[in-house]
Amino acid sequence: MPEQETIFHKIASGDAQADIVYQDDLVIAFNDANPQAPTHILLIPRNDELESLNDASKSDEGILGHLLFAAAKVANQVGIAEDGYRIVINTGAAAGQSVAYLHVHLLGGRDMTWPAG
Ligand code: DGP
Repeated sequence: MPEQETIFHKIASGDAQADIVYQDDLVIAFNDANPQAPTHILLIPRNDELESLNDASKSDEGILGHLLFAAAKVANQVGIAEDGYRIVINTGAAAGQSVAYLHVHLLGGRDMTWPAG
């Protein structure tokens, strides 16, 4: 049992519903319930061991790389790759991480401003 079971643990295990747009043997991608852009997709590892990027070790390089690879694949699949998109990994309270389960935000479909808020 994880220290704190989140909604993403339940989505990963199939115990909670999500609007899944892509999945493979390592990751699941689904629409964010509170979208901040016309396209806002979250990618999570199926393996629920990482609460955030802070927990990652050398042995997690594979899944971290795969999350980004899958995000680019999904961006292409949903038609935002050509115009451009943003990848965000909120890590910790100061960055606004609200769900203690490593996740990648894929945002697109509008012009983005910089610096991020
Ligand atoms: P963060 O603030 O980086 O931890 O992002 C968490 C995101 O998760 C936030 O954009 C809203 C989204 N979210 C929270 N609960 C649910 C849910 O039950 N389903 C879906 N699809 N997204 C959720």
